[in-house]
Amino acid sequence: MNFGRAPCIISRTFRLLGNAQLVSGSTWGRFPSTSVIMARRTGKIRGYSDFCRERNRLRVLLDMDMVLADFEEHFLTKYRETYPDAPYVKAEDRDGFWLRDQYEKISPNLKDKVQSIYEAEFFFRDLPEIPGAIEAAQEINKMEDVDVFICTSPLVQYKYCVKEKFEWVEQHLGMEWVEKLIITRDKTMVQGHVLIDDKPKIKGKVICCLSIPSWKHVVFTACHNRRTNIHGRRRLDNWTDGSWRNLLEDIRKHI
Ligand code: T3P
Ligand code: MG
Repeated sequence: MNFGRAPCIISRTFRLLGNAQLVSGSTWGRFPSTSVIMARRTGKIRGYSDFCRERNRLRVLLDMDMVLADFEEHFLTKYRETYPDAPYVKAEDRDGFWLRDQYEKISPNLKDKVQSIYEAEFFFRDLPEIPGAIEAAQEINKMEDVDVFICTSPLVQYKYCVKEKFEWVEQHLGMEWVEKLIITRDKTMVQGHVLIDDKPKIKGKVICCLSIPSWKHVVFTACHNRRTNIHGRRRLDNWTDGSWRNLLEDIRKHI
């Protein structure tokens, strides 16, 4: 017996059980979930072919900061305006996800300055768009058999951030997208086939507990992760060269 495969088999089993038991709204378990059974009763899903089509829908989760909204560029602009005499890190020298960690290495007293920028009112509301992101998101939303959601984490200092994330989405994508906004500190709990996110390591309860998240993580390239080892995961470098279309079609083949 090949015991080397055991952890993989165990985690797949947990994943399937998780789909079937926990996510009653999902239609991609190994057997119809409660919502599918209810939909059949109410006539929303009529037969086996409708059920199969529902199961083959691709669910795309888009991270917000550094995938749709340019957190880093806005941070640097505001930081340099507010603290013109303080040292700063150019985009090409950024390394590592957390801004405050890199600034703290330059001087411990920069940490508070850094936090004061993104914790300020209107910081999240005024983020510029990542080039091509809004157009791509709208196109994904119109694709056949695709559901798209925005999956973003709030700052622990959530006072302005949460409200302003809603405002940003309404302003840049429209009211319809406010319904698609999932704000959570733990993205591993969210169901999807793919999560496009710039954070190289996404941690959460599901990854810790002998299980794996439902989604594949595609790392969106940002200034802070260009040099980061992403351990064989796929990257998406931008929204402008159209390569995201092939990426999604590829992922669809494996659902
Ligand atoms: P998102 O999950 O949309 O990428 O931490 C809260 C949000 O702010 C989260 O948004 C990530 C983003 N963020 C950075 O990108 N870099 C940082 O240094 C900090 C503090 C937050
Ligand atoms: Mg992000």
